[in-house]
Amino acid sequence: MVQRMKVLRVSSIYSQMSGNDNIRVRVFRVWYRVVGRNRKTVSDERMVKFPGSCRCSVTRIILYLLMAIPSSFVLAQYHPSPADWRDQNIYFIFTDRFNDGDPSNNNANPQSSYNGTNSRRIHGGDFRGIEQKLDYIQALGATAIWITPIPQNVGSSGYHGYGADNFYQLQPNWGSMSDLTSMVAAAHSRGMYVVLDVVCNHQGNRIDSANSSWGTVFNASGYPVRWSNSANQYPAPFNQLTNFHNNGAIQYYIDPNQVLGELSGLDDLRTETMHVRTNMVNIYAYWIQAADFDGFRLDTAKHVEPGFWQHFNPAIRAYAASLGKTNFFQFGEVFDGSDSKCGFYTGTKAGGAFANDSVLDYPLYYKLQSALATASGNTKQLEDRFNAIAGNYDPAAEYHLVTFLDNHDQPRFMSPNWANNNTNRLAVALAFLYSARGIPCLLRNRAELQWRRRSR
Ligand SMILES: [Ca+2]
Ligand SMILES: [Ca+2]
Ligand SMILES: [Ca+2]
Repeated sequence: MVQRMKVLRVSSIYSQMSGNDNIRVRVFRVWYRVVGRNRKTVSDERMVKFPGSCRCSVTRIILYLLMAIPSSFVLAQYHPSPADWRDQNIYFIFTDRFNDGDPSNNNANPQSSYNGTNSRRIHGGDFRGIEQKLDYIQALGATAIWITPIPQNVGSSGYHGYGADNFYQLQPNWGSMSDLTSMVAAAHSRGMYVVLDVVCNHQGNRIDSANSSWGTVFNASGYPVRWSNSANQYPAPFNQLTNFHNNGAIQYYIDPNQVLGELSGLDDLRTETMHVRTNMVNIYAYWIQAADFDGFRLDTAKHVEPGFWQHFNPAIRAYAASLGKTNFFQFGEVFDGSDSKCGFYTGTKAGGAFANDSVLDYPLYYKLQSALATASGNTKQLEDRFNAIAGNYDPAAEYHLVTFLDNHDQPRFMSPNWANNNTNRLAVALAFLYSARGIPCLLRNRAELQWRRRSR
């Protein structure tokens, strides 16, 4: 059994002058002890006499106190959040397809194998590969990276990461935990931030029904469901069939179909239950503390009911703040061109607690395709669209929408049906992306991922 200790914070510091010019400081320390997956928070309070003069800065006092912490503690200072995410410029990395920094892990996934010529198999990209390219990424002007999901996936979905098997286990073809924490720390040392892509809507595909309509027809009353292979079931915490919806496939991309149905066969979690909600917070809090992430990109947000986000987002925000990350950024993927639909998932627009800080700017994406990629529509629609932001989004999100020209779910900007390698159009589009309102996000992996999860 492994026990680890990390100091979470040193706070409530104040000083007082004593008669001989020494400074006395009261320090309140909070840390946690990890035994397996169980974490226990421990704290103490002590008065420390600092042997300096009143001219010593508070910073020097804090450094002294941190140095004085007993060696039995593994010191972990979490990286603080940026003051304002509008200052950030995100570079999106599809980890498997970015850079192979360690060929020795290419066949380390127990459920999927390396095949560099098959677009739906592992191609070898990993955390070391990202770390090796941080100088390059930073030289492009990026100040943050967003990486695809990291848990162990089911079978061949292991190259993209969006079909988890074990949410608590790192998939080994992307590297070890030390590779991950080294990469994140290296980004932080450059003043860059790391956003993790997380999935709350579904796991992989281990569940189906004997009913032949299961894969095509949405059934509000539900089907009898089963493990596709009784020998391959999910580990805890979602190891029961009752943890998943049993309504069959998404037949129409409207509620409740798209909330309760399976997306491309992916097993749809009962996100309305407290069991799923509580465990999702625990899972992703675990990854924040384990790897020091600075924000989340939340996959398939519209396939989860708003009440889930009103639970999850504030809980994650509060946990991150307890580590000193007081501006942990969470932006959702709402794959829809409607501002009212996308805006519904921001802030308090759906009612209740403050949910997502932002969303991917899909409405702008569609206008950019028309005006700049195919050049088939006029630019007035861009002006009209910006005028449509106010009122549709939570005011706190209006200037934090994450803008993009393409992504891993879309054809590349330069592909034949879009800009068709017209570099003049790309130049205009990039100039727009980096000068328009919003937080720009660029995908610059290999030319075409040849992977789409969705039918629309
Ligand atoms: Ca590799
Ligand atoms: Ca769902
Ligand atoms: Ca399924």
